[in-house]
Amino acid sequence: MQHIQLFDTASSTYTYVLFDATSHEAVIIDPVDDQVERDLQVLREHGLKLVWALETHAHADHITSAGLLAELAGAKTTAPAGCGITTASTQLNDGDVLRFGGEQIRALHTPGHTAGSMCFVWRDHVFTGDTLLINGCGRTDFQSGSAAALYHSLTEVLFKLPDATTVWPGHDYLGKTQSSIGQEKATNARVAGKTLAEFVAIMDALSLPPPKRILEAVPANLHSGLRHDAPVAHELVQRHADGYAGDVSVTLAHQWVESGEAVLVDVRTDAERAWVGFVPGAVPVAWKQWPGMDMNPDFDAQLQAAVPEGKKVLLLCRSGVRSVAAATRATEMGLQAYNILEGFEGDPDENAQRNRRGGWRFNGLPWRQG
Ligand SMILES: N[C@@H](CCC(=O)N[C@@H](CS)C(=O)NCC(=O)O)C(=O)O
Ligand SMILES: [Fe+2]
Repeated sequence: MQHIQLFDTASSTYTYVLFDATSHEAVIIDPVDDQVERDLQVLREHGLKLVWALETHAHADHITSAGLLAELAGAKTTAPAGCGITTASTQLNDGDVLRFGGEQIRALHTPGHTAGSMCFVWRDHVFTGDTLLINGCGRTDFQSGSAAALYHSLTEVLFKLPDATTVWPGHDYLGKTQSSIGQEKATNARVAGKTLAEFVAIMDALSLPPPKRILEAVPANLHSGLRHDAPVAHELVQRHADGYAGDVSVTLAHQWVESGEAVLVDVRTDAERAWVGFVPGAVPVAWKQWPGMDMNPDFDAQLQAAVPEGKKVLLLCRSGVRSVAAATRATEMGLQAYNILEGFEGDPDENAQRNRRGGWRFNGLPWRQG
């Protein structure tokens, strides 16, 4: 046997251990913190050396044990580059290959359940995380989810794999364990034979309650599940080598704004803010402006006016490119400037929709109500 399927009943999560039978090098996909003892036992029983702990996405319903497995079993942690899991030792991009012994896993970027979500292909198996579930799929209503992106990932990425590929999902809520691409393509109730518009309508009508542990799980999973009891976890700041003071998770940014120690500055264009949605409490200071995305000639003066003496400044944009440039400029101006990781992720349409549904949510976490 070269792969083992394990189940966490509390969250209905499947964890997978794959290994190379010759070298005994192993990887674990989506490990759950409450099951770390069980997983270490499985590794011991099979005489395995864990080389990688992989995430399919930043989970909202349980906490990963990836960080613990790095400490306890010497695994290297790896996560999709678009998930903001800054503590992972390797950030995976579409098509990246991970090797363990003579085996290899290929990463497929499959946005939809979350913007960064990935599936992993190993031989004629695919580990689909929450992108494709058996006769279902991951929800798309939080954490940068997008039904349109998920439809594309399902129909144009996963369903292009050979029909005989075995599907191993990230969860099953009905006790099913595996499926195949051919089976899901033909019978999956949400996507088989559906147009994009029909699929989006189905996803929009789901109205599922939020996962019970979302507020605890997402911040923990953004740093590989390593929880710290200190109220302000400095681990959430990743020092930047040069240019500006650091990269900050949404959670820490939120804490700093709430405590008044930092000012939040939104460097998106005026047009983006109007179309995509405003972030309550953020001061608008565009880095560039339409038309032509020219530099805002008044950026320095507007920023200086926005940040009182002695306060930190947090820079936010859509995806984290302009906010890095703006944080670098702010540092040159003598400010203590931080970049918010991932920015205001997602495409304008979906954010606008999410905003219309009421209650602004920023990267899946509740932001201050305006
Ligand atoms: N009831 C579960 C949450 C279940 C849930 O929302 N699961 C997510 C995966 S993280 C999902 O995408 N579910 C799809 C579905 O239920 O159709 C909990 O409270 O933890
Ligand atoms: Fe999920």
